[in-house]
Amino acid sequence: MVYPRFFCKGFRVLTKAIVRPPAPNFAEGLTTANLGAPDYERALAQHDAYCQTLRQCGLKVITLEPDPLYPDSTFVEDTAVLTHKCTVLTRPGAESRSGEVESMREVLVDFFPPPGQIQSPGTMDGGDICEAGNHFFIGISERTNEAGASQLAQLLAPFGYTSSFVDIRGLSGTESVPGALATGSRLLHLKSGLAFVGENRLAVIEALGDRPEVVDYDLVRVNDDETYAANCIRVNDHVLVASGFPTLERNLQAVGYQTIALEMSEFQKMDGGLSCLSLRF
Ligand code: CIR
Repeated sequence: MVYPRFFCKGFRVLTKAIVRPPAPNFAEGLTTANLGAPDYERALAQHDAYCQTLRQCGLKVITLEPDPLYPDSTFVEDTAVLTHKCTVLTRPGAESRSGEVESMREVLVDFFPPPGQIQSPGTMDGGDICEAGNHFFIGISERTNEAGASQLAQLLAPFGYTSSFVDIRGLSGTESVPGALATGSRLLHLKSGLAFVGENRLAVIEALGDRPEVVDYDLVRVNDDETYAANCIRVNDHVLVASGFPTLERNLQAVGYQTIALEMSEFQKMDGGLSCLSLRF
């Protein structure tokens, strides 16, 4: 099969990433994880390793200043949806994060035409948006409402993108496993439980694996005791996975992926995963 130039077997070639290192008050951000306070120095080191890995995968990393006004602002993914045809600024579902979008608008001006924007009463976090080739899975969650999801679908449609909604409200990653993204409780975002890794393939947690929305995809199932690892990211020829979750890593390797494992403990304590730490394009 011949794939269009922009895609490597269903996944578009990435050249850049925008990141923002955590600010010293990172621990004041939102979290439902019951894993203790993050260690700031360790978080910085893990963030630095993440950036180095993106560079290793061929990306130019654009590093923004840490922003102590917004303790969650290291999770840049939640502020925008970037495709190679259009961009959309979000309207975060958590009030404390709403101001993060404006500073991202100023950054994106250098790279993209004027973006679309989710409007009130719509709310949307980028963590709920999973791009899968020409299709977008849009999570309906505590952060992304139906109005926000519908607005995004309408903004994407003129560019040839289709969308489907995946309602994750009330969905648990797992009931009792320490280290799950939303430890023992609800999934925060769709991508807390679902990742497109190219080649028509999704990594998916058990709670989503039998949903009709994913039936047309090849699935790499993520065991209940490795739920946190479902938030993995395809970056050109590699899939980045959180370290400490050997079964998923092995299963990805078994279907042909080169994986790179990264320490994410300090971000996990703040409900964050690998995808949240960058906007990749
Ligand atoms: C929050 O609750 O908004 C942050 N502490 C974590 C955001 C993680 N972002 C993501 O999964 N895309």
